[in-house]
Amino acid sequence: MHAKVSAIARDIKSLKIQGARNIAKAAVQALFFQISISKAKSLDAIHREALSVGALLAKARPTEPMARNYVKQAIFYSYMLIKAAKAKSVPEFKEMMAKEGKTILAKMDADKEMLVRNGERLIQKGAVVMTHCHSSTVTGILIRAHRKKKNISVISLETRPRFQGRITAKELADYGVDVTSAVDGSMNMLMRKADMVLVGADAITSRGDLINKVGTSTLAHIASMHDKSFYSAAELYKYDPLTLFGSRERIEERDRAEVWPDSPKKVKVRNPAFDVTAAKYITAFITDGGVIPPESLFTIAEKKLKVLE
Ligand code: RUB
Repeated sequence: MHAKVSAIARDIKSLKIQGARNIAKAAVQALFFQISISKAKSLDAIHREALSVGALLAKARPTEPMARNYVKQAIFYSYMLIKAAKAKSVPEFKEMMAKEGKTILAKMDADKEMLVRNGERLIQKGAVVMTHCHSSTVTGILIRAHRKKKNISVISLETRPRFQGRITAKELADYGVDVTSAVDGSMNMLMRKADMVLVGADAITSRGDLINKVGTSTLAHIASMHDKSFYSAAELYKYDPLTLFGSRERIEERDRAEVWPDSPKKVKVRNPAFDVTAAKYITAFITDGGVIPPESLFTIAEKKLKVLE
């Protein structure tokens, strides 16, 4: 494997590349790069190489179905090129895969653009929006609402232990959005000031449950107690098709040192990266296919992902 590809896998693991969409994009780019520079001499060998590199990238973080779905799509295309004898030589295969790589990446951007448009329409003039962690789709919506002169304000929760909420606060401030950074524990107190909650998504299950940064489920419960709308911005590719067959999304547990460096050995430390928010707390998912209630998400996502079956 090329050193650039292993460096990307490392950057995904260490959170240098964070957020489901950025992870999926980096994984797809790395996979197609590896194919383009492969020294494999046969079609079978280059397909096997794509398979093993794709698996490594897709598993760099365990709770990322978007990366898995896109890698699977690329591998399926590679298999199809060979089995249907569409590519007859390695150079021909590389050329066709490079084209497919461009198509996938362009589609990813088009989906995000669609989602951001759908989300922006939902935001009322003067709205106070509470958010958690850093989601590139959420900031995309908020920046677009700001550009449309909606005069919004944002409360961005810090998001311990890695403080991705500060990335959100800084990004929004750089675009001129009125933003307040607040400690996670203030979410109940500050909810009174918010009109709605908007978070990202790492995974969505067949039941319409959301898996996102740890703390999201607490935020959803508090939003419900205050009778505030709770939205998750999520591309349909974040749906995990395996959950339909009883598979449970694995929740990544990260290093204890992220929570408490040099903690006393006798103290147990937990560091789950994500948690599960039940569908009943979610007003709707803002997706590239529209604003969808959790109970309908699965039908629409299955249609979009049918290419993977
Ligand atoms: C990031 C996180 C984000 C989602 C969605 O967690 O939970 O809300 O990944 O992001 P981490 P996006 O920092 O641990 O990766 O909308 O950019 O896909």
